[in-house]
Amino acid sequence: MDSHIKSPPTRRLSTGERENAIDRTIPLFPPAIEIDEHNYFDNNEPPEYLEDMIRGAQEFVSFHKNDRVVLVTSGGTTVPLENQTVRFIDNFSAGTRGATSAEYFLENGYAVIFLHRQFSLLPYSRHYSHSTNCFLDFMDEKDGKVLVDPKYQEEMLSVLRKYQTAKEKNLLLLLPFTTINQYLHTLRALSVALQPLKSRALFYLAAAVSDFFVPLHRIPEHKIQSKAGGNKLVMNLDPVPKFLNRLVDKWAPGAMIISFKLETDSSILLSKAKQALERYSHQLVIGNLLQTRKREVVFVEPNAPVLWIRLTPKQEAAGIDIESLIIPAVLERHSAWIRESGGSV
Ligand code: PAZ
Repeated sequence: MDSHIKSPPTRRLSTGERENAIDRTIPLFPPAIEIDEHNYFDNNEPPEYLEDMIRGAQEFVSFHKNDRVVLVTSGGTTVPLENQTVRFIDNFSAGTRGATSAEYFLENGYAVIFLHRQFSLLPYSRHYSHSTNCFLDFMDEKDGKVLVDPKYQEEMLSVLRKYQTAKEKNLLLLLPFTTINQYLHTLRALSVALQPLKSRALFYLAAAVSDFFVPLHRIPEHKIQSKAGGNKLVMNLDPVPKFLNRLVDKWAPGAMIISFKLETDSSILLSKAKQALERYSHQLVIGNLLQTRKREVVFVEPNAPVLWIRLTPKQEAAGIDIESLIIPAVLERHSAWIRESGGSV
């Protein structure tokens, strides 16, 4: 769908070479094992709302017990630096990939659990968000009444109808997170809630998840104070355990799992995506570059050549979403996964 106002291009803040920034000879942080899972979840408390949220998710899953259900994760997680949080480390993601993909999943007959960063873009309302497409710009006034500007009627009606159908048919469950800890607890609990669906459950992990965090026992309670004399703030962050293999093997056995890999350096995208597939043994990694993520992605999967999915310049100019090409390709693979798992498509 065509955007009313275009987003600014991605900014580059530095011209540094990657060799200067990251030492790639350091071995990768290993995937989490059972003890890492206990350590993390026993020592970093679940959010207070988790039980209620999961009850809602269980009801949604049981309502859709004969359907395909996709869990879409979307937007960036934060890393709080204080318990009563004033400052946190954030991530660039606005949730465009997740919100747009969710719409195409809905159009293709899926029920969608949308685990998203609070206040990031949502399916359907993303077309008229507060920042790029302010909804007020689509309005007009006539005889003291607020109306949709005639030139946007058709487009808005189409979005509205899809939104209302999703609501009426109970096809979309919106679940928010903010911090990395909330995200991890919710993801684990949701995975268990989705288990009854077996191969009909699909995980589409498009959220940009922090790699480093401050463990609960090291987070100061109050706002970090600046000291006289201009002391530096030195942060000591732990690596976030790599739970994808726990998800694949323990939390969601039987489900189809798709992860995303984001890079900024095109020369390492494919090798990093392949590495992720080998490490976690799931079904598909979708690679994308920060700079070109809205016009091309690459599918990396076991026993198959890599597949680039690209918008043509004409499609791009027409405002076609790349997700309208990604989701049918995902759907095909999910159907094959259900068949191979002995389920009926
Ligand atoms: O939110 P957005 O549409 O601007 O960006 C989407 C994305 C690049 C965060 C997503 O496609 C992605 O690659 N997620 C995984 C990021 C990662 O490697 O952790």
